Formats: sequence, structure tokens, C-alpha cells
Amino acid sequence: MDGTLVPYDQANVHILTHSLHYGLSVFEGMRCYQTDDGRSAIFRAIEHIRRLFDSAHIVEMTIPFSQEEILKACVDVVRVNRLAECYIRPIAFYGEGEMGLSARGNAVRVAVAAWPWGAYLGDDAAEQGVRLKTSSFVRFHHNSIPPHAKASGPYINSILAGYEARRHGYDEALLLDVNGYVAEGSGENFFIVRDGEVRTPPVTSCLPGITRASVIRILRDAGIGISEQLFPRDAVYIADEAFMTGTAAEVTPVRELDDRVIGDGKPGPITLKVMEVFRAALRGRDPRYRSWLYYV
Ligand code: PPE
Repeated sequence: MDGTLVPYDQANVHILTHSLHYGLSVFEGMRCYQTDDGRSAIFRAIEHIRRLFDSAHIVEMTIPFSQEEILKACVDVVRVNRLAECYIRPIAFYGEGEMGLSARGNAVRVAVAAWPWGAYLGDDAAEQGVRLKTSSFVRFHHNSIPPHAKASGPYINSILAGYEARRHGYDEALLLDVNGYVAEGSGENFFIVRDGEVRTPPVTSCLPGITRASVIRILRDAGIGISEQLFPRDAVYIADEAFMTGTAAEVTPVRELDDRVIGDGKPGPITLKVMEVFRAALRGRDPRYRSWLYYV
């Protein structure tokens, strides 16, 4: 926290922490995996730290550390906690001092936390696939909240969508953009497959997911057609396969949207292929993707 290792119960902030009131903080989520040779590695750590700095740049926040220093802090937190596998959460936020929307003088504070985190969308999600509901909450327009910034406040939109979907018995929400095209899940990017071709929405109303980028690369390397393209929700109803991607969610098959079964309701061949290659990549089993691993 702010450059030093702090025990869990001392990692606290003041109630007048500016970002707590107005939601202006930027953060990342990364996973660290134990690879096949026993060493632990953070998946695409450099890309995540770069996105943290991109997010800060978009919201005009100056992080008082270098990218290398944040990366080192992430490694240190995993090491001192002796975590073989974990989720890592760097966050940069405005501390206490001045209140009010126009305050600019508050110190930017930075923390990195890590904890064990299992399957994000349920233990059987990877095998059974998840059930989605189109959300009544619309993903914000990119001129309201910039989608390339992974900032805290905008997650109100995701949380409301997630509450609604789960309250009605679904596993996750699918949010549409302001024009009614599919955007993304509350915390995942979204892909569909039809006739062997894969489509995912362009990054106009969704986060430029690092898992999304990894899956696009995996698909291209496998010679499978992938395009970034807008599509409406009924394209999902008639898709052969659908899946979601994210650091927490990894690659999760989708079996239903709005009570319509997608394909035969089981993870399809392209989804299974992507899941298999992705898993091999993060365990260090695929030499093509070894550069994605940052060993701790
Ligand atoms: N869209 C959103 C809105 C999002 O929050 C995430 C990550 C993604 C797409 C996928 O991005 P990436 O992780 O770079 O592939 N969601 C994080 C938050 C999870 C949480 O509940 O907290 C995550 O997966 O870490």
C-alpha cells in the first residue's frame, strides 16, 4: 500500500477518501496460476499494468509509481502471502483531504491486494455453461463513460445488471449498448459462434478485455474466423455457441440467453477448443503463449 507491505488489518483508508465518495479510481484484476513446472506465473501481467496506466491516463490521474514498480508490487504481494494461485487487485485512488467534485489536490494512493478466488460463475459453469438474461440496464455510451478505462464508478452499471439477473434466477446479465446491440456481461466480454465463424462486439461499449484479446489471438492461430462486429440479441438466440471471457470468469460457455437454448445447450466444439488452448496457455503448456506468463 503506497509503496510498502502492510498487514491485512492495517490496510485501511480514511472515511473521507475521495474515491469512496465519487467512484473515481482505476483498478485491475489479474490471475496468478501455478504452471506445470511448479512455478507460479501472473497471466499477462504487463498488459494488465499497461491497461491500469491507460485507465489512469483517460481519467487524468497520475499514478505516483512506474509500471515496473506496480508490477514488482504485484509479484511481492503474491510472494509474501505464499500464494501459488490467486487473484491480484491493483487499485489507484484519490485519498482524503479535499472533498467536492472539483478537488484536484488529493494524493493518488495505490494498493495491491491478492486473494484466492475460485470459479467466478459457479463451480459447474465451465462444464454446464451459464444462463444469461438480457439486462434492463443499458451499458453506458462511450461518450458518457470511456470504455477503455477500467474505473470503479462505472461498475454500478454492472452491479445493478448482475443483481437483476441473479434475482431472477439467471447466472449472469448480458448488457446491450445504447443502440440495442450486444455489449458485454457485467464482468465479462462476450463471443458467439455460427457456422464456424466467431463474432465479438467491438470495443465501443465494452472493456478491452485482456482475456478477449488472448482468445482472439488463439482463434486466429487456430485458423478460425473471428471478427469484431456489432450484433443484436437475436443473433445470440440463433448462435451455435456462445461464451464469455474475463480474468475472473476465464472462458465460460453460455448455454442460454433469455430462456432460448443456444445450439444444443452444451459447450460447442469451438468453445471447448478455446477453453483447452487457453488453459494450456496459462499453465505454461503451450510454447506459443509462453510470453503471456510473468513468473513470480
Ligand atoms: N468486461 C468487464 C465489464 C469486466 O469487468 C471485465 C473483467 C471484462 C470485460 C474482461 O476483461 P479481462 O479481465 O481483461 O479479460 N472483470 C473483472 C472483474 C471481476 C470482479 O467481479 O471484480 C475480472 O474478471 O477480473
